[in-house]
Amino acid sequence: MFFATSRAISWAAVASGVMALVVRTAGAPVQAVQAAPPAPPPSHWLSTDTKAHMAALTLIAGYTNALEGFNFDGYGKGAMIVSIPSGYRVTIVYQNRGEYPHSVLVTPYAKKDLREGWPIAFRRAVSTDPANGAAQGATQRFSFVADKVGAYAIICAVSGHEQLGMWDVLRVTRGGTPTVAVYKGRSRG
Ligand SMILES: [Cu+2]
Repeated sequence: MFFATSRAISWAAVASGVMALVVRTAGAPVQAVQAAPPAPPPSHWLSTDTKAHMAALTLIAGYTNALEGFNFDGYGKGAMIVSIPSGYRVTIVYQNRGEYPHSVLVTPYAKKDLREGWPIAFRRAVSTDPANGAAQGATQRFSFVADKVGAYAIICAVSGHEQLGMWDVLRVTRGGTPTVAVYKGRSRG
């Protein structure tokens, strides 16, 4: 199996998990439409193959109403912290469930508050056409090697969205294992 660890899930599971969420939303009772979906554990968004040094991170733009929808997986303003050991290949599975176009771009943490022209921290660490983004319903995949230890931000590069809070944190660590952590109580709707 491609992902061999007990915590890991396969690509098919990543895809079917996304589908299951969509189906569950579509089938929800009317009175539940306004409510935020229950928060899955942060580990839900990451699958890891430690032997192959690969990690897959699912980022759903507009997953909840937090920050008026300007969030990834329900989190923004740095509330979600993804840690990846240096040298891992990271695949981002990006889906836009929001009302507006969104994108994903990894930039050095210190550059996150630029208004435009964010440097891309790692080769190909960006979704297609980041300034214009992808429309509601779109799914994109891209991957990069996190080859430099440091602090980075995962931002939406559509104009103005980062300022509205549409950014989270990527830490590239010396060793360790991939993890996702969340500051509880922050940036959920
Ligand atoms: Cu956006």
